[in-house]
Amino acid sequence: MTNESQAWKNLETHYQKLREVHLRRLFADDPKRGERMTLKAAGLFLDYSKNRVTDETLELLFALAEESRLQERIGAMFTGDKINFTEGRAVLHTALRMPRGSSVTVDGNNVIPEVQAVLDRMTEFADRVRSGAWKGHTGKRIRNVINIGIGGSDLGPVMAYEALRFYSDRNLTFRFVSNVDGTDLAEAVRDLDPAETLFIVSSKTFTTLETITNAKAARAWLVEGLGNNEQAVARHFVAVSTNATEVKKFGIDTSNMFEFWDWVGGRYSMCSAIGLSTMIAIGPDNFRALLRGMHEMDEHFRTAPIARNLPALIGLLGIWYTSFFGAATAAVLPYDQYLKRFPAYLQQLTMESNGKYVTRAGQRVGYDTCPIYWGEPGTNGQHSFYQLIHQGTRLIPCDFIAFAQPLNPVGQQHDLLIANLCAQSEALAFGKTKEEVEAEGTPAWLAPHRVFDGNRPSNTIFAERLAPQSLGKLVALYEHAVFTQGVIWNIDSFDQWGVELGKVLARRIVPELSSPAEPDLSHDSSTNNLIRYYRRLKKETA
Ligand code: G6Q
Repeated sequence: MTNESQAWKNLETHYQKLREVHLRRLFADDPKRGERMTLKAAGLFLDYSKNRVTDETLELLFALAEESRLQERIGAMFTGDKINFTEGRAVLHTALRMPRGSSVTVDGNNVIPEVQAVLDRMTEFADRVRSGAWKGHTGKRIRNVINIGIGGSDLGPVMAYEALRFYSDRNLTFRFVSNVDGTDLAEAVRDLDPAETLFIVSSKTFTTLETITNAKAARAWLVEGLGNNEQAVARHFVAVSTNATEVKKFGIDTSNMFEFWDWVGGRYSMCSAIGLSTMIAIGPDNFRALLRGMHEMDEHFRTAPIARNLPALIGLLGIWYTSFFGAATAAVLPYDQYLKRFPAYLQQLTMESNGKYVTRAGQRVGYDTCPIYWGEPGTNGQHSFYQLIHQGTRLIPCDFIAFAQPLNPVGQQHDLLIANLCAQSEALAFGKTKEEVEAEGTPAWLAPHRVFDGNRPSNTIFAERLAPQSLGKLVALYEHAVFTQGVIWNIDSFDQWGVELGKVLARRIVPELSSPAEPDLSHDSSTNNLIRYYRRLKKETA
């Protein structure tokens, strides 16, 4: 067990010493701390000096990584070992971004040529849509692209589209439909001409209830809008999936299917064919740049010693707060409007991967695993929930993310934005003492309210500018930080039995809600009552 290892015990003892030490003292003791505790790798700069750590803490965390055989496990992932052992699968999203000519074998087969062949097909298709060569059923060019998918088949594409919108073809409209709530599709198509609309049905399994339901409704909308002609489907629907049989059954020509493989986890799939909408939006060259960025971070993670390894360091700092300080949540605060969906994307990546209470050996963990991730872009969050980060009763480690160059320079606004970021991390770390508050002439009764304890940790990540390549690096950075944590917590970061559960539960209740005859219910009394109440209310209000 991880928490029985010597390294873990040393960290527990060390925590008792360090928990009362203030960042003010750590900075005062080492005037160069802010310069020393930084790391630049693959073009990303990390300032980790405002963390509640000393050199000793870091050494102990590195020892923990070593005892957990992190480096060996990294090697196992990259070489295609079946590290997702509960599903008997390799975990090879890194192979999706390897250069042509590389080699990675799964079950004796080099997968890189297949990966590159799919990328080439995506490129050809994206070029045809972007140039107008791909025509809809009535001969009109495509102007709207709608990705239908959910979870990993949605969050990556939406996040990447929003993040890279600056680079997108503005003559095309992109929308993303995920929720089985009919409103999602209705609002997405209400102002669109079916003759100019292309649907990408993205589903690894092609059996996911939400996606297939939405895809069927989209097909009905299209067919009806184009003179009830089923033939129209072929020019307006393409699929991204691992399941050719189901794609064919749905009525999509498999020559319009873009394949990926069971060794790509849903939440790790934005760099696979699931990224087709991204490629159409930003163009194949930009998509390749995104992959290059990811690969650069992959190589850094694979080869750098743990002490100079950016994802490992971020992962270990997260462990320090979660498992030792007991921090229940972590905030991700991008100071870039284009990254507004990045926290939502990270929520799935982190929590679906490491939201587990069973170790690889099948025992219950004896420590806290994944915290709750949340966040909003700065500066908006400052006017709402930052209050709690500054003066609330909980410790919330923060990741600030920013870029040196704005994509839309407007006057001094970028400096204003970054000034806010620097001010926040400074205030969180150092706070404001009673003496400082009183020296400002604040009356004694008011002073306690205006005191800030500080000692609230944060990382700051800077990159040059938001671009496909830098986004790729950021995404891979967090993917590997999550991997690092999964190794240390000794859990399978790549299965998602909680999600699978949801996929079967609702199916059972659907007929109970819609059957004309009163159904025989055998749930618990609350669920039975909710079903009856809903049926009655539906009838009364129809
Ligand atoms: C991701 C999860 C999950 C999955 C969705 C959609 O890692 O497995 O979020 O992506 O449930 O699944 P399909 O792509 O099979 O429709």
